[in-house]
Amino acid sequence: MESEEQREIKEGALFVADSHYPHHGDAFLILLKKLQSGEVITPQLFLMGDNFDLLFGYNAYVQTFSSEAIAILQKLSKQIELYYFEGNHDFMLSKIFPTIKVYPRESQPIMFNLNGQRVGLSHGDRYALGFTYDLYCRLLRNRYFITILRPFGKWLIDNRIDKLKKKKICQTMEQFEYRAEKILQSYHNVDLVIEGHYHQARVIGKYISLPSLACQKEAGVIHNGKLVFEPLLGSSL
Ligand SMILES: [Mn+2]
Repeated sequence: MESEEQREIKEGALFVADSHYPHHGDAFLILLKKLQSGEVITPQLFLMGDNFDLLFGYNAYVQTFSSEAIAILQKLSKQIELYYFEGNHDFMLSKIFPTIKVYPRESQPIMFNLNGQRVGLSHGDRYALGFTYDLYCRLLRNRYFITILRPFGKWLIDNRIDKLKKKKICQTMEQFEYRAEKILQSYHNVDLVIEGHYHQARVIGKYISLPSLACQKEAGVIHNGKLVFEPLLGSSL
């Protein structure tokens, strides 16, 4: 088993969250292509969840919408260190990405080191959200439940995609400081927390809410041992 000491965030590591591909722009696919061509270089790629707007294992149909991005990720994972923190839109991914280190929702947060600092990483939908949401998530990630739904699969997925396309995902949350404070209470003994999910692109004390690649068109990059937000795609968008 990998130990925490071995899990080190490296200089130049990239943190990409909430691209919501393909329904909210192509930024994720463009970035993956730049990583593949070497135009963007990183020793370590942290995919922090919801980079796919809808993707899960044990269903071939849902994968047809993102097949190009899936294929590039499968190749990239053999060249660079790649971690996938499952989100609420993309889960049961280890079947699709056998060579990526996938962290499902129930095993998050995962602790990493960054220059001696203890950093808690998670997609961010686990805390401060309530019991019904939790139950819904667990049901949706149950292999048998997905199998039972299979005869209705295409209809359900098309229906869900119609709704997801119309969803407004880029909003500034009022009083986000309070939520950040509440989330931090769920983490113990950490120097820093890095999460996606809320699309806020803010640093509040120990709490970092990553930018959404779909909204701010930015990602987190480790520069001189610190996480900064950076646009990676230049004028290509
Ligand atoms: Mn999310």
